[in-house]
Amino acid sequence: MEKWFFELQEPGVKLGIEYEDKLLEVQTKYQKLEIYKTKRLGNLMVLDGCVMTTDEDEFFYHEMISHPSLYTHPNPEKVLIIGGGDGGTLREVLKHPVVKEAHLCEIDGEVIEAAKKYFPNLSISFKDPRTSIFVEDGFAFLDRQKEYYDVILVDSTDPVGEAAKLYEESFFKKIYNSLKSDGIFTIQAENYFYELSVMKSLYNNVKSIFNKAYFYFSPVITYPSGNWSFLMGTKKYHPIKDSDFNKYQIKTKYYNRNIHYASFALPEIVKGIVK
Ligand code: SPD
Repeated sequence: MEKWFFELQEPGVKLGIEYEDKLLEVQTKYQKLEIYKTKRLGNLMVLDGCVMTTDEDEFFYHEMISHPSLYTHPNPEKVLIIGGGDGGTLREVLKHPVVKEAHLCEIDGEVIEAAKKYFPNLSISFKDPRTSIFVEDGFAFLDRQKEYYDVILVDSTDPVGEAAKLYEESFFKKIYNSLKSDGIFTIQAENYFYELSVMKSLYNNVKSIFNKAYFYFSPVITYPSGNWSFLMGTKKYHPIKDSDFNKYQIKTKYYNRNIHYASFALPEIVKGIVK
């Protein structure tokens, strides 16, 4: 008999993924965590009913949340990831030879443990000597790190429940204060097909703290609408004028110099929400 996982992505719209086995179902302190072995997409991680990642399409999201900031900053030695407990963003960050310290601050230690067991390809960098892992709330963590990081990446769940506070102005103020004077940050930013109003409010919140804010886009096959957005806030650098691809090359499946430039092109629908 066929077994299917369904995510209700929008009223009237579901994503279905056929699976062979449910490998884990647990209610952590923060969320319901499920892992499936799927027929086509490798292992699938679900938090509170929403697809977080699959073995097969994870590279789009993890490459694109990481590399645009790291190629825009001239020397990203110290990088913080808030969320990202599956390890995929950390793996991408550590492809950059200039990174000396990569800190991962994830509130839910059970996500980290599940990633170690069920997503070896994602969690491969937990053991890298440049990695430090902090299992705690990002808000409190940022309060202890003033002007320390070159790049901060916010790889969180959608802006509902516990994660909603990660999309508010007060959080971006903390991020700003934890970055050096030329720091860059990037946050996952939903999609413009179903969530334009969420993107607008996120943009306004970031723009009120950072001088400069830039949306960019990538396919993510299993996310609502299949087309995902990221928002980069910078104190100094411009993602097109200041990015430098001659400094070194890294191995990727999707991201490259031309994808970098193209990803910052704004669809007309998004132009309407940026200033
Ligand atoms: N709608 C899903 C949005 C999830 C964004 N974060 C995913 C975490 C993968 N590292």
